[in-house]
Amino acid sequence: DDLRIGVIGVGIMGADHAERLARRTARARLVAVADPDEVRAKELATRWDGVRSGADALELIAADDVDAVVIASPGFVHEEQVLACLAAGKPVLCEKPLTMDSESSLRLVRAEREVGRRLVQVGFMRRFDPEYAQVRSVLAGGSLGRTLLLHNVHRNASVPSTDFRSEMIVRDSLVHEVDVARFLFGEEVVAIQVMSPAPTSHAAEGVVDPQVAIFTMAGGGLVTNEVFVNSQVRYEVRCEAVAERGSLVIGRPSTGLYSTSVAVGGGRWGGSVPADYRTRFATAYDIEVQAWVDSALGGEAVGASTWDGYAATAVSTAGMASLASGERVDVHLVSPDTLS
Ligand code: ISE
Repeated sequence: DDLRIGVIGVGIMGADHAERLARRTARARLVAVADPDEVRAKELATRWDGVRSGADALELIAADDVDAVVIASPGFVHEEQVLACLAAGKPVLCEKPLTMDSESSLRLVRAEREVGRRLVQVGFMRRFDPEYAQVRSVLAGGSLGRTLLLHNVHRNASVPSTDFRSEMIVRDSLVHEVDVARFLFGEEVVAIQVMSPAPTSHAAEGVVDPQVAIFTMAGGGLVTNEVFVNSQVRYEVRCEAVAERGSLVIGRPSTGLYSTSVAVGGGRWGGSVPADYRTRFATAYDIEVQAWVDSALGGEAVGASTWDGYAATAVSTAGMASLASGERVDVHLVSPDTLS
């Protein structure tokens, strides 16, 4: 039987996931959407037959005809909603960030351990992006030797509202680079320093944008990051990995056919720059959500775990302190053996 799914949150990502589940994901059936903005929830639900809407997330989680849940609400309500899914024994795909601070993320790690099996996948979709997955497999394969450095660029054209403050740039945007660094190095981030260059005139009053952050990895490797959310360009996410015997670059616009003839392809080389993350990572989201549905039907969760979500949140928590002080701040993680 198909997996009957409820989606919580009908903002940009909730609506995108709902569409994906309703039309493009095998063995998935979207049955309900919930959002405190009932009008918007209803509007979304009417796009498909047999999908109901409501205002109450906890009611959706408890419903008998909901087998599994996608959480695409804002981060500050994730803890309560993930805990409700764990209590109900329902698989959940929770968008990043897992929660707002490391203590609350750790509570979720512990709550899931008590259930005794993985029920949570955190929505770090870049792990499912074919380019990032390829870099990971090359680096892990060892042919380039030890990984030394990563250089990341993450630019959004603009942000949805002036409520998108400096802290959100760390917690909601830079957090993707945190997960990428952990994923590609296969190590924890042990320290972070966030620097505040002169802001663009397109940033809201008082918002530090762009930001430059440096991560120190457990093995001593370094990661440089530019995050720039009001860049006025289209969507640019690039990553260069530098290893002992070579470097790898991903995130160039797709090159398509390289033609030197004006008659074929206009003698140009290049592709178009995506407008936002929904286009750039469309394939990653499709693969991520399909993997989640398959794992929910067949066994334990895959992809980023509650531990990965916790480790990323712990880096954001330290990043927030560094944003305020400009100093390098150590990241504190509990030892994994204190968990069981
Ligand atoms: C947003 O929440 C995302 O997750 C996007 O991937 C990121 O590019 C954007 O900066 C965030 O606001």
